[in-house]
Amino acid sequence: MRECFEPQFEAMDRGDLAQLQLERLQATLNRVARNVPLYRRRFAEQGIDPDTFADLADVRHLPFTTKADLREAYPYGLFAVPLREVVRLHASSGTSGKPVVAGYTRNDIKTWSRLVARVLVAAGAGQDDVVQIALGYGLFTGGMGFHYGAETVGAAVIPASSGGTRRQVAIMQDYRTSVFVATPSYALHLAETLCAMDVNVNSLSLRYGLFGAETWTEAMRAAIEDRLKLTATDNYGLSEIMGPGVAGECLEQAGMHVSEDHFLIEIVDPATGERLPDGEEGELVVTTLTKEAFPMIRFRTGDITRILPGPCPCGRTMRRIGRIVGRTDDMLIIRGVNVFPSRVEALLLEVEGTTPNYRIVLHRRGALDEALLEVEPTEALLFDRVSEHQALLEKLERRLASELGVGIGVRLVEPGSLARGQEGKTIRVVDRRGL
Ligand code: DLL
Repeated sequence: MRECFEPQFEAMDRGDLAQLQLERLQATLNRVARNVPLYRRRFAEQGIDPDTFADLADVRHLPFTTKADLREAYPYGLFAVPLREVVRLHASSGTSGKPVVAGYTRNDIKTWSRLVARVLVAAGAGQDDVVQIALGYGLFTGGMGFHYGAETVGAAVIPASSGGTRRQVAIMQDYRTSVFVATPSYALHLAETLCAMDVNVNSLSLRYGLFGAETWTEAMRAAIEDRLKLTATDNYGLSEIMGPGVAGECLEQAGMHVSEDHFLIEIVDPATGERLPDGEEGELVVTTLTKEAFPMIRFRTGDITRILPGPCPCGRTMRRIGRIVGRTDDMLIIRGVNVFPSRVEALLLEVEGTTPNYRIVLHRRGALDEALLEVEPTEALLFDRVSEHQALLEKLERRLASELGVGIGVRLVEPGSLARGQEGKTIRVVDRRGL
């Protein structure tokens, strides 16, 4: 078996795990029923008695917790302990409305550190490593979360925080960084800076990279591994549940192991909330099993993924989730088919000649939805012959139809012509169906 930080849990017998999950769930239900008015009220309304809860399968009868519940409870309404016992606060910015404030007790911080240590060790890090954390330190959980985890592993930690790319490169060279932690897009940006600074990547000491906090693709992984000469793993987490350390890939690079002794996971149909079988794609729902300050019952993460079937060759028994392919709040329904703009984006990254600058324009012709993908080609393609443009369009339309399951027309538009919204981001969807 590959190295584990806590093999007694990470590779535990699934039967023992189910028993542990049930005991921890009972304790959590009791704690929230006692201390959190929202849960007390919902349990009473639905006739749920934490004292008689005896079967893990009954989780599906528990009420969901949504982002709206968290906003309403801003800032501390869902805490299950008095502030006196809270030793840390983080918050997620959120794109709309109020942020979500997450509180941690001293025990929560200890647990969090251990769970991040698990993903670090799974991704190749150890005591002898120099870990450079290029994630924001602050209210964002990324920087501090990985920092405590890396210290728990016993590595030498560089709290580089985000930004200042040339300084990051200098640190990486001088301190001989062997493990790099960042978002995947920042890793690519750093790779470009290395190139611009004429740094020979082979002269660096990089071995492993842990990336996450945003969607990325296998194509991006290949590009990062190739340009930074390291082994890159995917890492998932969210402030509402804890931060990084909820799930992470091992060196098999085949999906992210969820620390199921601390989190109960389900996949549900985002439209109906019904539980879906393993392997099917849907919304990830998480129940925390050990959190003290900010426990969550069946939190609707909004993240779309699936539970991967079968055991992992690494020896861990904790089940894995696949890549996060999108979020329920950016899901479009085109002729009844669920389409995630992020999936379109992933496809564009894979097809040569296109850029990820695109927008999807929706119309209604009669009763039927019509979708058109407008995409900016690369500068190089602009100078190619018309026949090559045509070939690219046909290729894109074929791949969109086969991968999304619905036909979408494609049109190339002038580079730089697509409207930019805030922060220079392209506006992804223009829905004219209601007009
Ligand atoms: O992004 C925690 C984190 C930090 C995870 C560093 C991994 C590494 P939030 O800011 O609350 O927390 O954002 C959580 O980011 O619901 C997903 O939509 C997205 N996300 C996180 N990890 C991944 C990933 C942190 N590996 C939200 N792939 C989540 C795709 C991810 N999306």
